[in-house]
Amino acid sequence: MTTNRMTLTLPEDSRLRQPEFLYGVATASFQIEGAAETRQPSIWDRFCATPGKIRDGSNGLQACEHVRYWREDVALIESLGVDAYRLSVSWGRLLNADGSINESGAQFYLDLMDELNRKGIRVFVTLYHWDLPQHLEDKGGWLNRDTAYQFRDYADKASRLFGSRVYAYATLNEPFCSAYLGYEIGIHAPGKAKRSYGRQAAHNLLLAHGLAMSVLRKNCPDGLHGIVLNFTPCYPLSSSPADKAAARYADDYFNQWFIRPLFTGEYPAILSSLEEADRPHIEPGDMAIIAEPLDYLGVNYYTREIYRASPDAPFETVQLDNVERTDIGWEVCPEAFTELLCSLHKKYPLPPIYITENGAATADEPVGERVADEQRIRYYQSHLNAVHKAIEAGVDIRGYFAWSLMDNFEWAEGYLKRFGIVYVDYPTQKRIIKDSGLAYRDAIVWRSHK
Ligand code: IFM
Repeated sequence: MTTNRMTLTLPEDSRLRQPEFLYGVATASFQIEGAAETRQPSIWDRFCATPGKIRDGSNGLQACEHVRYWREDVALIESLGVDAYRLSVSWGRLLNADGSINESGAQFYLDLMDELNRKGIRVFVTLYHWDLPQHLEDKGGWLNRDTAYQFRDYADKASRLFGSRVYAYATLNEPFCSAYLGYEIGIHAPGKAKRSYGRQAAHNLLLAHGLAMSVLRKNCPDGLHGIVLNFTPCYPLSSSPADKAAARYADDYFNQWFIRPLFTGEYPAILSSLEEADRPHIEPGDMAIIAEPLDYLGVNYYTREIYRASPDAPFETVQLDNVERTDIGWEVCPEAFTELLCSLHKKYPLPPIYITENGAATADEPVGERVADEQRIRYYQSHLNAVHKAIEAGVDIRGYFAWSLMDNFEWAEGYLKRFGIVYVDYPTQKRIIKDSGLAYRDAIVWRSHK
């Protein structure tokens, strides 16, 4: 029996209904491209090849074979009626190990961008979505300050090559994940685990961002330039002062650590509570480079976390019972999204915001040609409403990107978790637009603006 398809409705009288508000879909190079043999190996290739690191033992060698099917994928993006596509460039596909341009990799991105532009789809490029070339990791990766300068040179070459094809650049995607997950607790590539590593990697990443910003501005004065940060708002388990202090500390450690330097040129005050050996090495002038003004801030939001005081640590995570969760175990909490946007707006002199990622993992199963992913549609509905509420409260939000265009390699979870609004059958590479993709399209296409 087929059930009626659930719909998505944009809030009445909202900026979300205006043609200027951009709707998009997002992906990242390692998660979709495949064709690993035509690029430099990255830290994720090495990590995937290390037994026990990826839940299903998979890798990104084929992924969604987007390098092969990119024309079909652009047609798919167009069919969703979106205004913009957020993609990331693989550093090791664009540049050879000696820093020269890899002609076939460059041509792939140029063709992709030209096709998107021809179809009137704006191109949002992220220069670094976690796939550091392994040859740079072999020299210390993000623990080596020189990687920040290598990144600046890569940003320089990329932005000269792409020119006006790109509407908006983001230097980094989610430096928290690269630094904390990759170098502090080691559950992401390159799998290093030491607090001092995490804090140093974070500093070098932010420095890389700041160095690249001035290069981007010089090479592409008409583009928008910014960074994408992820936020997992931290709530106290109770209203006790101890739990509140624990949540504040966690927030400083995980969230503010990455945004505060961008707008104030300083790390949160908890920096001084760290052992001296764990504090990052900061050179004179670094903080001013990091605080280079932004044209926009990309905000990624999925869920929140709950914290309580602990006798042995500054905070302890708590898992609530009886809350709705997605297939990856993350609590569904749209209220925290509104509160996050409003609190950032209150704390910092923000430039316009784009919601560069938001979405849900659900355990999708196609039935014939249909994927009825109702939980994802409800998730998008409640989170678009949350964005609307933040706009009503005065936050300047200019666009929203669904994560993700299609199911893809979900890092340490391999292919077990599906975030796409398009289903991917990996053995055949067949794509099926899920009900959420159709609902997203129907909600946004009536705005005639192209
Ligand atoms: O798939 C990731 C993406 O690469 C970065 N942000 C979170 C998504 C879901 O985990």
